[in-house]
Amino acid sequence: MSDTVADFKMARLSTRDADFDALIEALLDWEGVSDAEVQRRVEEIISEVRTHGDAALIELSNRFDRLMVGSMAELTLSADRLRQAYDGLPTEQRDALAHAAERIRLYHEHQKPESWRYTDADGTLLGQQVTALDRAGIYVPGGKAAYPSSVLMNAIPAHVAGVREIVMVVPTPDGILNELVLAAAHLAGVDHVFTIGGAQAVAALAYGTETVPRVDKIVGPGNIYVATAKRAVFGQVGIDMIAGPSEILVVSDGATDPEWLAMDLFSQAEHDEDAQAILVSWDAEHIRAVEAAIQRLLPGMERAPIIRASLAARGALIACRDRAEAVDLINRIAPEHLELSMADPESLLPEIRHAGAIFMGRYTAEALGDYCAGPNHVLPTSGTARFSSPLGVYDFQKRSSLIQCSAEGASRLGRTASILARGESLTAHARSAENRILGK
Ligand code: HSO
Ligand code: ZN
Repeated sequence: MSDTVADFKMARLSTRDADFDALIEALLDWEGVSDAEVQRRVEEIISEVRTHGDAALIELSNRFDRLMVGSMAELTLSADRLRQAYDGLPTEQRDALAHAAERIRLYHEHQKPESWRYTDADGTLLGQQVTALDRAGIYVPGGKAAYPSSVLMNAIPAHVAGVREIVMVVPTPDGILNELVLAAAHLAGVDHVFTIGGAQAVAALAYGTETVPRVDKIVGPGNIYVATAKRAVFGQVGIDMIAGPSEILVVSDGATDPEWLAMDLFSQAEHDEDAQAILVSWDAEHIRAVEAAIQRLLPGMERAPIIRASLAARGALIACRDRAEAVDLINRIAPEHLELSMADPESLLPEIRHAGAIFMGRYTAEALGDYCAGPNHVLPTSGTARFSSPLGVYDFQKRSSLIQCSAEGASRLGRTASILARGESLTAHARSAENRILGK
């Protein structure tokens, strides 16, 4: 990969191009990574943890994270240690983290689904009771993708949902702890932290060991080993989603400062080389101005090599004819993040069917949502916004149906059930229902 600007080229597409459909298909194509060799190794690790518990965790952590620990106590962080991390932060960081946590909490409080019930004419009560998971496990990556903001985004909804125990795992390669991550865990109400990672941490959460409690659901992003392990333990426990690389689709009416838009595109491109940043506008002149701003600003960016690689491989500047075409593109792409950088974003809203999070208006930089606006930054990627939603309180809850028949209600339902049961040749069902028919 070259570091010079001269040979950097971002794809420029137009809906007027004859081959536009093929080009956009190719651009959006993202194969979720799966690898037979990784799968084999992950299965081996899972079975080691299932068989040897803590001993396997100690051995694997020493091997993969270059540690020299002899007991699980050395892989466990106390609540005091988390508080210390929080107290030890520079005031500015502590306040920012607390401000973000408060806003995220408030937003998710609004999400709490209600239990409900109604009574029908026969006096039979029907309803739905919402309950929280007993235990949730949160995976936090170590190294370069250790985001304290993600600790807040995963743990706070669990806490708001009423989860009784939140267990966090975070690898510490070479024994290095991230104080901000620990401080975020303290703020978000995490109960236990183990400094383990990789497939072994996922296995420990899914099956439990002598020290690590078995959880009911595992959430949080991770590398290919973690993603593969989450897939493998699904069924034993719930999982959130297998997240792909970050994406942003910016739709501009042409009146936003091109430098703002260039930086908005960079903000997701800088996550990794596979991230995707796309600009759509019906103002061709404006697209050229944004492209010029990209060329101007890119060399000065700290993560220029990553941004350049991401924009060159998966980025695009797309000219369309009008707003209607822009809406078509939005729904086709089903982006993780959609920025509507325009005067009247509200007017587009009723037509937008697929997007993880919608950032409305020029002031609403996607980065604000990544940290502190309030909504969750764990969002469906790679077009999965067609069928899934942001991580939320509802992901840490489940529902039980409620039925309480009155004598009269049971009698009425008994007749219907009996007929249907006999139609299925299930006589015990039929007779069980018939027992409740009054005066039979
Ligand atoms: N944009 C990322 C979240 C994140 N950004 C964390 C900064 N830190 C996920 O879509
Ligand atoms: Zn981000």
